[in-house]
Amino acid sequence: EPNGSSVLDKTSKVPAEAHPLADKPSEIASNIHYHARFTPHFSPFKFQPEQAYYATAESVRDRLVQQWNETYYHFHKMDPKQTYYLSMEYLQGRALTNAIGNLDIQDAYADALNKLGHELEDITEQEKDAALGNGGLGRLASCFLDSMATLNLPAWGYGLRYRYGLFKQKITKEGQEETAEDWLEKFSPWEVVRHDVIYPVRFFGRVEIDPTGSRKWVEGEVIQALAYDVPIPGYKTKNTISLRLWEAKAVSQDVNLFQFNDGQYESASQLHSKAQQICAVLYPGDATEDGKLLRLKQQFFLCSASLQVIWSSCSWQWSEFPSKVAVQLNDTHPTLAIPELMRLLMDEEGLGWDEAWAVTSSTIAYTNHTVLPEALEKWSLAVMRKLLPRHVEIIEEIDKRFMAIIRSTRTDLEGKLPSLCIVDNSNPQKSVVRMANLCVVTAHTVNGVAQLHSDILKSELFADYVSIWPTKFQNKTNGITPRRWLRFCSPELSSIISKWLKTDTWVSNLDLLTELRQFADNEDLQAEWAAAKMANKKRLAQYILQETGLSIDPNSLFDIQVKRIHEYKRQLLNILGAIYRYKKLKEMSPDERAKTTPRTIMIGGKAFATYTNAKRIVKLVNDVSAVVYTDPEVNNYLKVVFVPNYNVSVAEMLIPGSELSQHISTAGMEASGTSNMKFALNGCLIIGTLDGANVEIREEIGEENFFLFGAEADEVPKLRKDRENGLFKPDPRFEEAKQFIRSGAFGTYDYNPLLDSLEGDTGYGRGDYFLVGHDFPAYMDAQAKVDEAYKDQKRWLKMSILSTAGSGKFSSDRTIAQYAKEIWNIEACPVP
Ligand code: T68
Repeated sequence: EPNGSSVLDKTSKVPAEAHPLADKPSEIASNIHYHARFTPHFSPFKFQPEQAYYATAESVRDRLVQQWNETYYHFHKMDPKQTYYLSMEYLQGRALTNAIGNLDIQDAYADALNKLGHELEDITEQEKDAALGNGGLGRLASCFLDSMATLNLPAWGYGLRYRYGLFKQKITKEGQEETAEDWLEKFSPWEVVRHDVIYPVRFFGRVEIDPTGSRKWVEGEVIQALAYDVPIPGYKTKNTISLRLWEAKAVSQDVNLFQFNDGQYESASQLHSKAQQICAVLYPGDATEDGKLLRLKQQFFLCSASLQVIWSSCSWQWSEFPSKVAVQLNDTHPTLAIPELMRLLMDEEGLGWDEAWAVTSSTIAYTNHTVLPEALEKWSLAVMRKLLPRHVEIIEEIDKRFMAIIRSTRTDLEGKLPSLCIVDNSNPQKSVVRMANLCVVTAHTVNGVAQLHSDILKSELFADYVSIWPTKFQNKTNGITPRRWLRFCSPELSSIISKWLKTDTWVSNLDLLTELRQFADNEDLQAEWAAAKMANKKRLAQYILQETGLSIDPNSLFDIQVKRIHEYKRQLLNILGAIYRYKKLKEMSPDERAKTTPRTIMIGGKAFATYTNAKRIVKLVNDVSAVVYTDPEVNNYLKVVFVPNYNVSVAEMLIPGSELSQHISTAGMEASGTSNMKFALNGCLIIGTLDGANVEIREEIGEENFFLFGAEADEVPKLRKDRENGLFKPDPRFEEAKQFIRSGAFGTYDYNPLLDSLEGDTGYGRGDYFLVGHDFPAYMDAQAKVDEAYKDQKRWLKMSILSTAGSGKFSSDRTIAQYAKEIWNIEACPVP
């Protein structure tokens, strides 16, 4: 058969060389074949890419399990302090390429698969992305796990095993359409169910007070949390840590069989369906109001199950707990870990308040990822009291005690109490718990995710707390794993780097990339660099053709903006710029046109299903794409492509083929951004605002290698005021671009609401809250500089090399080493 052979036509005995940890390609091939036959998931007559993928994954998993067991054993023996990273989201992407790469066995597996009639690349593409996250926050958690394992840190990721992760995006005539992404449709070879790791999680019920005055949470409904563990291999180390994902299950003895016999099917299966709901879907991030109670249940489910494991593994004195355990909250989503730990310590262990508080507050640390007011979590006190009556008592007590301390020690802050308190009672009918405040009051450390963001936290969002706890606040600039985001996604560029640095140790010591600076002008390096970029661009063009039917020219400048669609990220600024460019190209003579720099603008990203303006932006990009593509006057000089269903795997294709990328959020609004780091690492130049990590990227790679434009964060409030007071004078180019859309140039869809958001009331106060109009002229000027720079390929290549050379700081290894030292106080524990 062209695509591999039947499993049955090989010898029917287990081949002796099918040893799970074999190194020779022939032995690996036997092992893969062994899995196809003896861990069968399909009928044995086929060994097509899909079957080969599962068998290969299982063969690789054998190795991971071996290392994993050794790691568990070693941690058990050494008993180091361990970190538990709690996150509602992980955007893992594909695991096979990553595992083979981190185990450093790609060549042997490629050869083995060849022997079985397959190409490794075709096999890895069979894998569905595990997309248990919405965007940057989830992907950051996954990069962190890779670094924790690589740095041999005793650490765990804890999350939820959503049945359906982030939706699949389809583009139709109407715009974006969402369909369920069934990542577990067949099964995932990367997870191992731990039938012995199962904990009860209670909801609802009431607080019982016994005669001694101690309190206990009783009754309500109890759902079981069952652990599924995913191995996380470090790069070139034996250490393999775990991502533990909780699945909700009804307890079997609670499902009353007699009720089934009585025909009471409904009530007996009720608990089953309640359990199923908990992990059914990933909740969309910042933009929706739906399903509040279920999301709160999910959050508590994660926190309670995770803390029970930590608690039950504790063999030390309680006072020692913080020297054995660090808990990191990835944003406020797992805040309920705070009252849950307090409850376990007081109600189950019998500690007093002060002791429990000391343990809790010196164990827990909190990372903030946003200053957008609508993304700061607030939960209705009434809803929370119903679901978690004991936890609300604890939260109210924390608040009461905190207020009392401030009143007695900080009279100067009296007026600030309403904003400092945890429970906001300003509207007694609608009291809410401010989760960020609970985190700040409790956690021993609070960190932002880029220097500018951390500064804004200290000077604005949490300013009053800073005066109470001046040393609680830190910065931990985000990072990305150089394994997935350079070594594996761009093997061509990686080999060139290793060749010029005469080592491949940069993969786990990214600062070494600075050594490339000395060769930035070298013609040989530039030629190799250009060839690798071109190969990646061709691969990307092929992908675009296959996914969209659009043919793009690899000789044009590849300009990419991919991220979630959000007004503050300003995809609208990008597409308005493209529209203006199109209009000018149309007005030019053929000779003039021929002098321009041909561009392919690619935009991709998912809009939340209920975020109407974001969906309108998706529709507009697609409409502009169609018009420009079919315009024979212009389409040699400009193409606009909407890249559908942006996810981790698509990013791995796009980023290596990019030359310019756009990170153009309104200054002060993007906490960090992490794709900016991925693009820069891959030698892609950035056009961007002084926002999030852009600021530090520009510092590292040199301001002459960064296309900067736009208002700065501290100017934004005044500019918004000016707009409100009618002091804003729009640039004629901005008006022209908007007018062009209004004229119907891109079809009959009603874009007025979108255009009005740039002028009228958007719900954020008076229009154009995101200052698209203000920044438009500066953006167009910066784009003109890009066009000029691209004409000089020598200069461009030098800038590209310098981008990569300056990206060392943005390794998540650096970020995680800082968390380990400055927040968690944990040390490496390498398996010998
Ligand atoms: C992102 N946040 C930041 N949030 O926007 C980005 N929100 O600047 C930063 O680089 C990244 O975090 C990592 O620090 C998010 O991605 C969410 O996805 C989210 C999810 C649920 C609720 C709120």
